[in-house]
This record gives sequence, structure tokens and C-alpha cells, in this order.
Amino acid sequence: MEHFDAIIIGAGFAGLYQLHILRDRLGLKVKVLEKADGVGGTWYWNRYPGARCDTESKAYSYYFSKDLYEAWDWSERYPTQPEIERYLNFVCDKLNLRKDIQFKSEVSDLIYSEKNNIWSIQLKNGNKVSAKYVIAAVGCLSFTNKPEIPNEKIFNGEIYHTGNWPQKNPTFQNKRVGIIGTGSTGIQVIPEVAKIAKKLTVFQRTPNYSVPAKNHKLTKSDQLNANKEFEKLEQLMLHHRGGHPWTHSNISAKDTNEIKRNELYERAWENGGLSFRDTFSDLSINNESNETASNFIKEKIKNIVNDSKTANLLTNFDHPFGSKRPPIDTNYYETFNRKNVNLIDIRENPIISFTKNGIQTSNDEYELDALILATGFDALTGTLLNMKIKGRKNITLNEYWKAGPLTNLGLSIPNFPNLFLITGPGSPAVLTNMPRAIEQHAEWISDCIKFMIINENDTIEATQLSAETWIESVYEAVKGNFFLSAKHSWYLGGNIPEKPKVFIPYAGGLDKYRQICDAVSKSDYNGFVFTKSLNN
Ligand code: FAD
Ligand code: NA7
Repeated sequence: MEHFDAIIIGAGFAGLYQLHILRDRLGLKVKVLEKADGVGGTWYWNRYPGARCDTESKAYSYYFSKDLYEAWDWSERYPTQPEIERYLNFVCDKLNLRKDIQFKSEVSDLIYSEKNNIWSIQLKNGNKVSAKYVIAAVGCLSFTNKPEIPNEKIFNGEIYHTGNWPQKNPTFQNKRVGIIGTGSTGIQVIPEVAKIAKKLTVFQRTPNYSVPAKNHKLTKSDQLNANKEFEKLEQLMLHHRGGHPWTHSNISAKDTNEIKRNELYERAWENGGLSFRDTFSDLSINNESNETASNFIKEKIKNIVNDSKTANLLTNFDHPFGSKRPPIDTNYYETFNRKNVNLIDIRENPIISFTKNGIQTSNDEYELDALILATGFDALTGTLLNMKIKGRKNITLNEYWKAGPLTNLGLSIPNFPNLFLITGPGSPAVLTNMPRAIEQHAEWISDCIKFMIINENDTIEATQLSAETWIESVYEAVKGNFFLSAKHSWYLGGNIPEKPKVFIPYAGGLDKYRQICDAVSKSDYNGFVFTKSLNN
């Protein structure tokens, strides 16, 4: 069995950077194990029509090297899936990473041996390797949520999940297509499929508040500006709670007079994108303020959508603006003015089962040639728990996290020594522009391993007390935030029936979180214990 200093699981944004710094800065013997047959992670699997990043390209890039940043030019304000996949392949080749990545290698089991402080890593194909350190860079949105709809086997049509899209793009020309899901993904895929399908039926459980993306091609001068502004953008992202390149508003919506408030909303709407939610400082914590944003968006939707019944369904919100991941779109609401698009309310009339020819809801049958599930992911914990992970004293991660994930800083789990998580539960992860959170984690992990090498430590492990204290901080950070009030929210495990209903990511801000992590490393890792074997 081949032995490595470190095994990294996953070859997305996180795994690639972690490989680079452990191998090229620390000189370790490292291997990346990746289930797919290519790099990209999210941007390998999510190749549905319209797949695109909602973070602007100038911010959705690695920032650890200015040279690398300048060597790549993005073509649009928001990069498409194929362009991000190309970018990650470019990074992979530029840093000569590919030779240390083993594709088609899905990890099924991770077993820790207390006798020799080594992880044994079992692959689904039967192969095994071992390592001192394991870094799970498995992604927080990579385990698809496929709702169980009875009688799937009798359905004669095709079924696709957006998060596991076939390499060979299916064709929807002249087909009757159904889409379940109106989250960020549904909102991207619906306008694209509507353009090609004979008929599109959208099954909506919960309407979403979407803001126009205002995407556009980037000119040569936009690209040069992004390079010139590298340091400025870096600083902005460093100080923004979500790692985005803009500043926070310090104005309360409820304390701003209506004319001024609408002027600011209009400006933000025209500018487009995720920064709309930062128009005012109190949209996520004050009812009155939140309602101003909610009403503004409702009005916009009603002005765009011609049919009043459809417009009512699209604005029949049951959660405050921003309490779920706010989507951005290109022609989403406009799509419902097309003659070939039909919106069905499955909150009122739930889906009961598949039929031979389509989908049966409580009040009607819809004939379909293809069904697209844009139903999201078992977020933050799903991919980790999909592996059988056994730590000290044969404790399994599934048992240990029965009541909800317990980590110190989302980076490390008591009883699972030398196992690090990138953007794990309890870290800011999905509440951020993720490349910023990923770089911060990978660097913290690399610094920690360097510290261990210098101090000749064998193991590092979060203490039970530090993890319990940290999870209290995670709950504390979200108190009073509307995040807690959205039904079915995947931030709360609400989209997966059997999942514990706890708020999973750290909502205190990436800026503050970074300071906490830095203080921990400066204190020689307060909250962690190290061991040394007798041989040292
Ligand atoms: P991933 O990219 O998910 O990579 C994880 C890799 O681990 C995958 O390749 C997977 O195959 C592999 N893996 C998992 N389990 C195993 C196993 N057992 N064995 C071997 N390999 C395994 N973030 C933003 O910041 N802005 C956005 O606008 C944005 N849009 C998104 C849109 C979509 C449709 C999705 C799904 C996510 C989006 N995200 C966005 C989040 C996105 O996941 C992150 O930005 C980033 O790509 C995560 O990188 P990662 O390397 O951590 O994980
Ligand atoms: P989301 O945000 O989880 O959205 C999933 C959608 O699917 C949402 O509208 C759900 O309705 C719907 N859904 C999920 N399960 C069901 C069932 N069982 N029945 C009916 N409808 C269902 O996933 P996305 O992929 O859009 O976005 C996830 C992240 O990935 C996001 O950050 C993007 O950037 C990429 P609900 O709201 O739960 O009622």
C-alpha cells in the first residue's frame, strides 16, 4: 500500500490549491484522489444549460498569486461553467498539478489507526493508500439532493439532476420538459431550457427573490482594469464579511426616507448582482427594513410578468428576503411571459408520484418527455458523511454527528486526528465568495502542518471542549438573523428530511472568522492537542 504524507480528497478549487501549497511550499509527498475524470469539482459536475457563477469573475479567481491572476482573462462579468472549468484546468497545468491527481478514484472509507497514527484510505474500486494527514476538500455543495418521488421506474421519460449533468449534453428540442426547483440553479436553467423545449412546466414549491445579474461581455479595458485593481479588490474582499469586493452599507433601510430608499434600491437593481443584498445594513435583521426590500422586488416581478396569476405565484413568499441564498438571474421572470412556459404551484398541490407519461400532483397530471431536478444538495455535511469515516476507538463520523456537526472552526473534528476539512460545517463556507474562504482554510491547514513538522508532532486533534464552545459561537453568530426563519433552507438542513435541523455555517463573517483562526494559530493552537510518539 503506497504511503503519502498527505492525501487530499477532491480536485476542485480547494483540492488544487491545497495540493499546490503542501507539495510546492512544504515539499510533502501528496496525492489528490478525485471521483471525477477531470478537475473542477462543482464546475465539472454542474454542466446544465445556463450554469454560471453568481460571483463576479474578477472575484471568483485565486488570489494567492498576482502572476496567476494576470495570466488569465475572463470573458464575461459572471463566468460560465465551461469557462471556470477551463480556468481550473489552466491553473492545474500552470502549476503542474495534474501528475499528482488520481482521477476516477472515489474514496469510500477513511479509517484511522491509533496504533501507528495513520489513515487508511479505501477507494471504491478496491485500491488502498495510507497517509499521515487527510484533507477533505470534498465540497459543501457536491452531494446532490434527489427527492424520492414514488414510481420513478414506470416513468418513460429521461431524468436529470443539475448537479450531476451528463458529459454529453442532452437535447430538449421538441420535448415537453419539467423542472422541479426554483433555487439559484433552477433560476439559471429555466430561461435556457425554455428557449429550446417545446413546452416547459416549472414545478415551484417556494418562490425566490431574484435580482438581475446584468451580465455582460468584458472588454480588453475591463480585463486590464481588473488586473490594475488586484490589490484594491483583494483588500475589499479581505474586509467584507462575505469575501466580496465591495463595502458594507451603514445605512438602515427603515431609517431612510422612501424616496431615497427607492433610489438606492433602483441603483442596486440596475447595477445587478449579489451586492443588492448589501444596499442597506439591516436587511437581514430587521423586519421593517426587510419588508422594504421584499416589497421592492415584488413590485419589479409584478411589472415584468404579464399574467397576474403567475405573478402572484412568483411573489407568494413565505420567507424574508435574503433568508435563503439569494439568486441572481438573466431573464428569469421574463421567461414566464413565453407561451411555452407554465408555472405550477406544488406547495398548494404537491407532487404525488411519477406516472408512465409524466408527473402526478394532487390535482393534475403533467405529461413530460424529460424531467430536470434542480433540487439542490445535501449541503455541507452530505459529502463527508457519504464516506465511512472511522476515528479513534472506532467512532464513526455518522454517530459522532448524529445531533448535528461538531467541529472546531469547521476545520477539525474531535476524535478524528490529522483530518482537516476545507469549508467544513461551522465555517463561513457557503455564506461567502468561496474561493476566499477556501484559500484561507488551505493556508491555515498548511501552516498548521508546517508547525507540526517543526515541532515533530505526530497528531493534532481538536478538543471536545473547543468544538462544543465553537458550535455555541456558531449558534450565537446567527441569533436574530432571518437565516433561521426560512422553511426548507439548506443552511438549516431543512431540505433533507432526516437531517438534524441546526444552522450549519458560521454567520459571523469571513473577516472576523479569519481573525479568530489567526489568533488560534498564533496561540500555538489553543483548543487543539498535539501528540508526539516515543520515537521522536
Ligand atoms: P467542489 O468544487 O465541490 O469539489 C469537490 C470535489 O471533491 C469534487 O470534484 C468531487 O467529485 C470530489 N469528491 C467528493 N467526494 C469524493 C470522494 N468520496 N472521493 C473522491 N472525490 C470526491 N460559490 C461561490 O462563491 N459563488 C458562486 O456564485 C457559486 N455558485 C455555485 C453554483 C453552483 C451550481 C454550485 C453547485 C456551487 C456554487 N458555488 C458558488 C459553490 C462552489 O461549490 C464553490 O465556489 C467551489 O467551487 C467549491 O470548491 P471545492 O473545491 O471546495 O468543492
Ligand atoms: P436549492 O437552493 O436547495 O434549491 C432547490 C430547489 O428545489 C428549491 O426551489 C426547493 O424548494 C426545490 N426542492 C428541493 N426539494 C424538493 C422537493 N422534495 N419537492 C419539491 N421541490 C423541492 O439548490 P440550488 O441548486 O438551486 O442552489 C444551491 C446552491 O448551489 C446555491 O448556492 C447555488 O449557488 C448553487 P424549497 O425552496 O426547498 O421549497
